[in-house]
Amino acid sequence: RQAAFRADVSALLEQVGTGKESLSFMKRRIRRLAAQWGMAAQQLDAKLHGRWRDEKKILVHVGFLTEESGDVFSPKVLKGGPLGEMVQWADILTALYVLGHNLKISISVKELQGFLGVPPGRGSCPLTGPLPFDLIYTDYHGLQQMKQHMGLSLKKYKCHIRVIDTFGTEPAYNHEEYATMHGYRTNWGYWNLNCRQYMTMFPHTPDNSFMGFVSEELNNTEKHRIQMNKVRNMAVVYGKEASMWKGKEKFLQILHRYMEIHGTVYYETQRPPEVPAFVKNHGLLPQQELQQLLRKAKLFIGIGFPYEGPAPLEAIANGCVFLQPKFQPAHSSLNHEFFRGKPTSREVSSQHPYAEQYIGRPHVMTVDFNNSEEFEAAVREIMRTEVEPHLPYEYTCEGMLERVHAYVQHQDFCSPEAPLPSVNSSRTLQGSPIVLLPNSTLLGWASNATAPPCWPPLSALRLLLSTDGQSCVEACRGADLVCEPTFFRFVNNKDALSRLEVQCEAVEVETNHIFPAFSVLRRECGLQKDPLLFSCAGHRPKYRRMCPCRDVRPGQVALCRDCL
Ligand code: U2F
Repeated sequence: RQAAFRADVSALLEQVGTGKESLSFMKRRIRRLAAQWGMAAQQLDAKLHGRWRDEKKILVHVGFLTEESGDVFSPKVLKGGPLGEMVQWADILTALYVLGHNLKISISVKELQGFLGVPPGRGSCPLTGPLPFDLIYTDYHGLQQMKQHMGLSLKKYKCHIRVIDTFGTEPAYNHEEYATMHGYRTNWGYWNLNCRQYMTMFPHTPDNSFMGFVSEELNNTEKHRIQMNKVRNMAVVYGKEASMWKGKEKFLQILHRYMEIHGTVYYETQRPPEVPAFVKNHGLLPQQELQQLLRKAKLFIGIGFPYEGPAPLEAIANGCVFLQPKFQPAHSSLNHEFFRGKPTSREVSSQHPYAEQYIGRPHVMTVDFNNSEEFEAAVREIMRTEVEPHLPYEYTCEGMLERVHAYVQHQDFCSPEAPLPSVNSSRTLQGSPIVLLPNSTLLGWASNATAPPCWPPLSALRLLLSTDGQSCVEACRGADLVCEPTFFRFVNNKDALSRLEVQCEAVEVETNHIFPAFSVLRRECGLQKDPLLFSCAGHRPKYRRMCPCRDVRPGQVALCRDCL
């Protein structure tokens, strides 16, 4: 069946259910943003010119909200606990619903079993019939629950699963045997999925799919009004839980010399002692009231935690400058408690690397908070500069609908991939034009008749050799491109090496997450033996990676130009 866009969210609201504070939060959000989603649907509809879209049967099983996983989030919704995940789930549900798919929502193992058609009760039971869904969106908790209750069927059907995974999972951690043998085993990873099945909150590594969420949009009149009403010396601190404020008094003192400081810190009866007396604390606010506060404020200041949440995007969308601490050295699972055990080695260079790298000045200033002069100079500069409200397209409702539409219609991890010539082939890339960029070699694949069908389309491929120690994430980004893991299999061969003019004295084929690559010391080339280990994120000193990059749709890093 063809999917039809939906404008009215009332049936979705009914489906979400009741009885938990987290569900009420999500429903309030869905209701509040309904009109914005409706408009976005119209815009995408017009853009797609009535193109056929399959209506999919989709199960959304929100594992972290199930009682069986302990549901630690729901009781904290009104107490300053994390809301980012609920923001994202509310938006995923709305996007899938507005796109016109046939949704079932489950937040308990019992509902999960009911929808999947496995007999209720404990223990592992394979499905009796075929999987009654085209797609299942869940999280790591839900995946574990499916493993417990679907038994062997999980293996058979896992290509239909999408895992919502805030911080992302890198290939080295996802590959069970490799992770176990090479020290990448964590509590979460090792599911042997295609890494594109993990869907993240921000575009961390293109090994995963970027799912995202949305922020409120403003029309030109609202933007103008907000800019007129900005209070030049008003700052709001990012941090809804008192513990986030510990030890932050020094730079808040400096800020207080220039600005009136507001906070939205949860408290029960007494003012939390961690929050300095000069801060005007409003208590935890409903999302809508927080937006109002941000509309007046000139500055939104991060104090180091939480990492990579939605609030800075909301602040920037409401015309604030986001001032945040630079992390030197960067935080990661190797050196920081919060990231320890997360299936990624990604280096987090500031509290909000997306804001730093994708938005930047004048909306975002990332400085060393331990350097009082630098900090003070930044505050003064912020007070002087006029900044317009700004929201990256990929965080608008239309942007999210466009991306989710493309994933639902084009991502296919179930069909066997067309066989390729072996890694020894010298035929694969013949006939492709070579484009040279300064400091690197780029190779384009012409969309010729021999190219196998593929999404993203192969016409988007640009091949590039990274610098020593650089990952393909960085190398492609440096050329204003994006690493495209889907293309690794087309460039993992001798022919690509010779087209890149890499002078290998020997070529080995090995299971190693940094391959394909060139060893600078040994002058040897390594090709990848196991496609599950193709990794954009992988890097190692003295190795130059062979990177399949692709072009990018403006404002939508998840998609290539011809990806819609
Ligand atoms: C992030 O989770 P958080 O929930 O801590 O992220 P925030 O950016 O602080 O806020 C999420 C939402 O909370 C709302 C605000 C945001 O949409 O509008 N809010 C509110 O309603 N009232 C208030 O007074 C203040 C904020 C991240 F998203 C998670 O993935 C991480 O697990 C977590 C830890 O790093 O950080």
